[in-house]
Amino acid sequence: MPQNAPAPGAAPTAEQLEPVKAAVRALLHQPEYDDGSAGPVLVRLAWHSAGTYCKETNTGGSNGAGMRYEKEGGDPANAGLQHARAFLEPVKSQFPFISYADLWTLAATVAVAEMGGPAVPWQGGRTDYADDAKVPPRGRLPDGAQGADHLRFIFHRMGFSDQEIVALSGAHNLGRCHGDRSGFEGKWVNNPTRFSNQYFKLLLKFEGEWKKTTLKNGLQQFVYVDEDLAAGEEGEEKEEGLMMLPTDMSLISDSKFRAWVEKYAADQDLFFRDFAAVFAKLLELGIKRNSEGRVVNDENVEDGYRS
Ligand code: ZEM
Repeated sequence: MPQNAPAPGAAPTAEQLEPVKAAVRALLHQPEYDDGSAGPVLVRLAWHSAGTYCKETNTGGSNGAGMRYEKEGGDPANAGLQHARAFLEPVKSQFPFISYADLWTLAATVAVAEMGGPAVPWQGGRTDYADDAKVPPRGRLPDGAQGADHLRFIFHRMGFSDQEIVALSGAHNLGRCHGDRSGFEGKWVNNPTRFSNQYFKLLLKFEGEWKKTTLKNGLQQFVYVDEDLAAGEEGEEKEEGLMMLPTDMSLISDSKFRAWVEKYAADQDLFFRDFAAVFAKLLELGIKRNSEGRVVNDENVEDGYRS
């Protein structure tokens, strides 16, 4: 075991995590991939690893890293996240002491900060399941084709409020939809590798101009194309249109959600504070800790950290 690894049963210390975070920072720049950054897909990996949580049954959540198994990894909702896992594999090889469950969630916090977002509090100590017995059933993640009722159904199951649903949705400042993953196409904002409150601003700014479109695969989404930019002068680069999912649009058509969209569009600091708090809460769902902050696993086979 390398000297900087935590003692058996102990979560890594801040000092031990520093080189892991540095290794994640070093891989974010990916000139050949998407918009040049691994950041957005890493954030989505952490979200999907945690977003399976069900508070009634206390199942799912980021502990366990169940997405390594076909049962969870093969959920169509997780299509494309193999890229995120592959980006992190060299970090896991370099620092075998960190669990996948910790690495996936930690990497998202590193990515958010590097892309200009807030510092998201993060605690280590998650363990990886040894098999797929405790992997949650498929179908627990939200479907972008639906509306406000569906968002409440999915996120109330995790224990989130309306305000928290809207704050979390602000992650759609980042990245894009891929036709070969979700079937939806395009990005929400012009600079999808910079964390900001632009998503909320654009939802409101182009209200009434978001056009419902049916894609070739039958899915419907909303698009905004700046006619002048899209027409493009000879030799000029054409601007790609922006998009919103039906679930994104429900954040402005539902008056309770909308109140928060308006707040976050007007106040980036408030959005950053609320996002940091709710993303930290998401990454902790289903994780039981003792008074020292050590993770306590159900059957108590082995508490705390193990590589
Ligand atoms: Zn997303 N998300 N998401 N999301 N998401 C996509 C992409 C990204 C929904 C959804 O259907 C989709 C949250 C909430 C919700 C990110 C973060 C977070 C895509 C496109 C879809 C379809 C996937 C593709 O094709 O690659 C729905 C319905 C949500 C309910 C509110 C929350 C919460 C997030 C984090 C806190 C991110 C970063 C992306 C971009 C991924 C990438 O590869 O660029």
